[in-house]
Amino acid sequence: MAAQQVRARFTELYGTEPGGVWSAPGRVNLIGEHTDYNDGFVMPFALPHTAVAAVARRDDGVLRLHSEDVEGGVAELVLADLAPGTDRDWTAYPAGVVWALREAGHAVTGADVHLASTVPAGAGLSSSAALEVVVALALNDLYQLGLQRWQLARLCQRAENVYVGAPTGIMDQTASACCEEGHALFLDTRDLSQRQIPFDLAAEGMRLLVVDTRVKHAHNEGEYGKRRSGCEQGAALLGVDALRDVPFDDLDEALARLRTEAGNAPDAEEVVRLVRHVVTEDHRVERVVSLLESGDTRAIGPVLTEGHASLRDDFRVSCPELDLVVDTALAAGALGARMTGGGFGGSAIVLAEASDVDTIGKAVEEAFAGAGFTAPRVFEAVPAAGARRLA
Ligand code: GAF
Repeated sequence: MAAQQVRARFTELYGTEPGGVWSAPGRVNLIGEHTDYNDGFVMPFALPHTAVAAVARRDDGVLRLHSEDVEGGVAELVLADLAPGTDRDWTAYPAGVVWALREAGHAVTGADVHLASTVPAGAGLSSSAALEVVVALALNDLYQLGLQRWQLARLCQRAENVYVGAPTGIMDQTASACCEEGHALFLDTRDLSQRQIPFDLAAEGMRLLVVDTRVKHAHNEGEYGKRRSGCEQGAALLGVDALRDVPFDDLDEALARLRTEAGNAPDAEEVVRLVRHVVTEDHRVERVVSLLESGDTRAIGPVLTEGHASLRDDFRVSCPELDLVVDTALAAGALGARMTGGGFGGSAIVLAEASDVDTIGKAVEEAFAGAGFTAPRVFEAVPAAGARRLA
């Protein structure tokens, strides 16, 4: 939504001018799934879909929130009452950011916020991270907090983990805060060091499709947390800080050791599968980075597809709709395809020759109709800008 419209709506709602208008994007992840809470590597890029916020300071300890996308009026919260677990609707994301900033010692004394987002909700495209980051960036500017992008991402992750109660990693908030137009972000989630990798598929005659299966996912519903604690169990059994520390070249030996350490525990094989996914996935990110940097872009296709098989068979976070997208796209000539984001629904990405995308899109739509699934939403994604001030 245009900055001008969001600003005008703010004035209509609150009767004053906002201090500015900011935007933060959703993301797709090219490769590196469920590695971020294992201190590993990820490679997201920003979507053109954004959350836009018009925001003004207040100095009376009140936070007023309004969203164009949700029924209902202005929510009014008292800063002193903000506490983890108390807000159960969309307001938990912006309120959580204010809570995290204050808890970290930043003197935020209130705000009026009006939000409008084009990031599809529940589609695995980081609509909640976009909401968090846009509010964090606005408050950073309005209160002149001087925080860097990675620090804002960390605070937003804290809002999501503690205030909202979803045990997610750092990828989505960093992607929204730090991505650059025309690039994918190669991020080391251990120290948040980053490299912007040029990713211009159109120049090479390719396209990337996003297929939103319309199967809604939610991270605080248990399965995500179970995978996370399974990974932590694996790291503890192997005596490392995080699975990132298991070298790919030693994987077979590590898995053998894990089987011995885990002994007859009923979930021993489950932990072995989780560890295998994370270690091979980190390696896939490094392979994709080196292929892109050496100009061999088409060769990343099979690596993406390998990643999907690993998420489906080892990590077990796919679902029939995501598998159908991948199988159909590959059968219709895609170079590679995989689920993206946390899984259990959400979206898949498809890498294809430009001349094949229409055929592939139609094939996926027909396959969904044939299987009796809700029609998917298919769109092309080009790496867009990260969070910024619009006005
Ligand atoms: C979700 C989480 F929010 C991320 O932190 C990440 O773990 C992802 O799932 C899986 O790679 O988007």
